Amino acid sequence: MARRRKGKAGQRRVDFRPNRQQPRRHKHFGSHHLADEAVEDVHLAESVRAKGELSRRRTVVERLDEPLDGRRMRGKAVAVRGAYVEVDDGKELWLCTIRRILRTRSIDTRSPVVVGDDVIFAVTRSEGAQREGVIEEIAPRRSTLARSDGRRTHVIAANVDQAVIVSSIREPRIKEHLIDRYLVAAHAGNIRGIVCINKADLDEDDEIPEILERYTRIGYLAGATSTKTGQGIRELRDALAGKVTIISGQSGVGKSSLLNAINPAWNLKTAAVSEATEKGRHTTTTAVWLKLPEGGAVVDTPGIRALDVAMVPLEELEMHFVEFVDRVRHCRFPNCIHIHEEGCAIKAAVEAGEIDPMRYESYVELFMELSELRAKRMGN
Ligand SMILES: Nc1nc2c(ncn2[C@@H]2O[C@H](COP(=O)(O)OP(=O)(O)OP(=O)(O)O)[C@@H](O)[C@H]2O)c(=O)[nH]1
Ligand SMILES: [Mg+2]
Ligand SMILES: [Zn+2]
Repeated sequence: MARRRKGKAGQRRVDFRPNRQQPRRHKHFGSHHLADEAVEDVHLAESVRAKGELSRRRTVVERLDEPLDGRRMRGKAVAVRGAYVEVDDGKELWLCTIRRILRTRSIDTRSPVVVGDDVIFAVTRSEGAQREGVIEEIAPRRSTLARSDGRRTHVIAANVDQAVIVSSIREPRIKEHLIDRYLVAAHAGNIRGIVCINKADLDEDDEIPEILERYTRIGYLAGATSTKTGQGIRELRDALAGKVTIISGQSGVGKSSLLNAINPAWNLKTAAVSEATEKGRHTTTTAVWLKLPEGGAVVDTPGIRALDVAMVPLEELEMHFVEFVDRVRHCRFPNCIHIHEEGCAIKAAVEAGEIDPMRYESYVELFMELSELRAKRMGN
């Protein structure tokens, strides 16, 4: 569903997500006009959603607004380690468990609380070195980065503004369709996607510019980086300032290295990719929330092997391809799926060179996957 809302100041309808807009100009790392976008707050987002749909969630919001007695506190989940969640109350860290009732209500099979969740917890121990509590409420999420294979859904992080999708041109070799999968997942989760191609020092054949152009021409912020030469690091730091950003991508592409380049004080663990397979070693094992000194935060995450987007309904797939959105109404058939129909505006745009063939291929690949999943579900 398109989530549109009115602008704060005027009556002009503005897009909830900046990357749904048609590009006004090319955006490379370091272009500052993107930096003034307002950060959504939960209450604003809640107040414009359909009535009824989220009444339960709204009740939770109200409860989260109530003043708490001394025994209950608010905080943010900054790391999830097995059954324990580290919660930051703004000053101190608390080691929390989770009330069982929250587990039974959860759609996520791993943990009902994910990094970025705003929670209320009951204090169980406030003396000594280790403060402890039990999480009792989870605030409605204004955004999520999730993946799902149709049976299990894993929410990687919640309440982030943007996702830096990191690939490396080599070691491991870039998987171009994976970038599009991420952009779909981010868009579906209400998160702005940013494309980052790392290890630019290994781009011997000068392949990066063409890949970046694919994304900047449809309005995404995209840039090349290298932690070896320092290329793009300042621009990446600028893109993160004041925002909450998740850093995601395959293992070994250099996510933790990039964050260390931005702020050496984080001193995150990194490891060389395997020489034999060119694959990463899954060095980062859990998502962690890192506060930026100048405001905002970044979430470093473990590398993923694949990104399935079964949480996206088949009918909604096309709207997560930003360059399709304004074209689909020109297709001859209203239910056109843009694969084999006559008079398809999307296929015409591909042929005319207006839509990148790689992006179209990604769409077809995802469409096929989602329709196979649906057929399987109906068969059962
Ligand atoms: N040549 C080159 N190597 C890099 C660059 N950035 C990182 N690396 C190397 O890539 C390897 C993997 O880096 P990490 O930062 O551990 O990768 P990661 O994405 O955090 O991996 P996981 O935590 O396993 O998901 C390390 O050996 C880094 O030194 C770069 O810009 N150029
Ligand atoms: Mg890492
Ligand atoms: Zn069509």
